[in-house]
Amino acid sequence: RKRTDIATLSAKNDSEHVLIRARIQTSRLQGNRMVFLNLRQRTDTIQAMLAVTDKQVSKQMVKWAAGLSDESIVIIFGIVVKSPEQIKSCSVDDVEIHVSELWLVAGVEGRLPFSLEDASRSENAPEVEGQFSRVLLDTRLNNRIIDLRTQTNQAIFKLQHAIGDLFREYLNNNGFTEIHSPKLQGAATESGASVFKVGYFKGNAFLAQSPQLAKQMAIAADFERVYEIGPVFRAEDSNTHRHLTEFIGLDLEMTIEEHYHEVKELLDGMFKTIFKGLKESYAKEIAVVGKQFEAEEFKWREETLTLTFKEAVDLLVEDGVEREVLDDINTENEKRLGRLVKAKYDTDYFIIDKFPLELRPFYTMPDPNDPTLTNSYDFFMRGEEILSGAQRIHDPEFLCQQMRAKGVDPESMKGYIDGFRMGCPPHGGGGIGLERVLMLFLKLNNIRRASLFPRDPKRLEP
Ligand code: ATP
Ligand code: AMO
Repeated sequence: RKRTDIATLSAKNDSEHVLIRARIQTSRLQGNRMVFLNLRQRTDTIQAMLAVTDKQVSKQMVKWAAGLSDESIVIIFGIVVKSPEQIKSCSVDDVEIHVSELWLVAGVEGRLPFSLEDASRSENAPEVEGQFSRVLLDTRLNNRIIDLRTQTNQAIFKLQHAIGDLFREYLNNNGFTEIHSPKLQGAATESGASVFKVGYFKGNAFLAQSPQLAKQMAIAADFERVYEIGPVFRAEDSNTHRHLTEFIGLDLEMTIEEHYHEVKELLDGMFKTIFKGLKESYAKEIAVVGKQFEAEEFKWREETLTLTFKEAVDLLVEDGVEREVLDDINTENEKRLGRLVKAKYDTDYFIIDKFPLELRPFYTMPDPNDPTLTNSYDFFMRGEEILSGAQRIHDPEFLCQQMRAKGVDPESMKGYIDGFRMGCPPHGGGGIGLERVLMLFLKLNNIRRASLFPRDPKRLEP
C-alpha cells in the first residue's frame, strides 16, 4: 500500500483509506476508550483518533498507543473523516484520521530534553511560570537533533539551501565555473585571521582560512570566473553573536575588463537576485520563521545605496560619534550606521566602498587616485558585514612590496607570487559568510541558529 503525505489531505479525501508514516508530536488519552494523536511529517500535522468504537480497536490498543513516547515514529492505517470543527492545533485542520491499525516503527528512549511545542514558541512570548519554560540556545544546541525538528528550523535550513542554490544559479548563468580548493594548506591563506594547525603525518598542516589564494590562482590559470561554496576555518576566540570557528564561505573571483566596479556590480546584482528569489519562492518558509523570530521585512532598493568609507564615517560623526574612534568601524558603530542608513534611505542592504589601505589585507589594490585608499568594498545587511571584497594586486613586484609593508614575508608565499610572475589578468572578487546572510535576512540574532551544527570556541559537539 502506498504511503500518503499528510499535507495532501483535505475534505475532498473524505472516506478514503490511507496509510501514513509520521511522528507522534503529542498524544492525549480521553477516558480509557479513546486516544488523540497529533501526528507530524516535517512541518505538517494532522489529528488521528483511536477509539474502541472501531471494531478493530481494543481497550489494550488504546492504552498502548497512549503510552507511546512523543516523537516516536508510527505507521497508521485508517480512514479520512471530515472534522466537525476546525482543528486548531494542526496544519491540516479540516479532516482527521480514524485509525484502525497502528505499528511502532521507531521508539524514543528516555525523556525528551524539551517538547517541540516549547521549542517552537515565539522568542517574544512572555514566560508564564508553570505553563512553559523557554528553551535556551545552549540547550537547543546540546540537543540539536530534536531542536532541528521544529517547524522554524525546518524552514531556516530550507532557506539556507535556497541561498546556496540561488548563489550557484546566478553565477552559473553568468559564465562562472565552480571550483573546489584544498582545505589542508602548508601555510596561512588569509592575512589577519588566525589559523588552526593540525597534525599532518610527521609535520603540520593548516586549515584554510579562506579560498583567497586558490581562487586568485585559478584566475592566473585562465579560469576567468570562478566560485566556491565551502568551509572556512578561523581560529579566533571570538565569542560573539556573529563569529563561528567554521563557517560556509560563498566565494567568487573574476577577471576585470576595465574597472573594479564590474565586480561590485555583479555582486550587487547577485544579492538582489538572491533576496528576490527568497521573497518570491520561499514566502511560506519566511513566514514560518517570522512566527518565532519576529522581524521587520528585509528591505532593499532597486538602486543600491553605496557610501564611501569616508561618507559612512561622516554619517556617524554627524550622529555624535567621535571621529577619533572611527579609524575602523567596530561592530557597535557598524550597527549604528545600519540604523542611520535605514532611517535616511529606507534600506537594510547597502555597500561601503573605498576602505583605507591600512584596514585591508596585503592583496588589496590601492586606489590609483589616492594611495591611502583601496578599490575595496564591504556589503552590509541590517547594519552588519556580510561580504568583504576588492580588486587584487596582479603585479608580482608590487604585491611583494605591499606584503613587506604589511609584515608578510614574500618568501613564505612563493608559490602564490609565482602565479603572478607567469602573468595574471586584472581581477577582483569577494567572500560572503552564508550563515551571516541567513541570520540577518531572518533576523535570528545569533549566527549559531543559522548553522546546522555550529562550531565556536566553546563548542565542538554535536
Ligand atoms: P567581521 O567579518 O565581523 O569583521 P573579521 O574576521 O573581519 O570579522 P574583525 O574585523 O577582527 O573580524 O572583527 C570585527 C568585529 O567583531 C570587531 O570590531 C569586534 O567588535 C568584533 N569582535 C571580534 N572578535 C571579538 C571578540 N573576541 N569579542 C568581542 N567582539 C569581537
Ligand atoms: P573576510 O575575512 O572579511 O574576507 O570574510 C568574508 C566574509 O565571511 C564572513 N565571516 C564569518 N562568518 C562567520 N564567522 C566568522 N568567524 C567569520 N569571519 C568572516 C563574513 C565576511 O564578510 N578573502 C576575503 C574575501 C575576499 O576578499 O574575497 C575574506 O575572507 O560574512
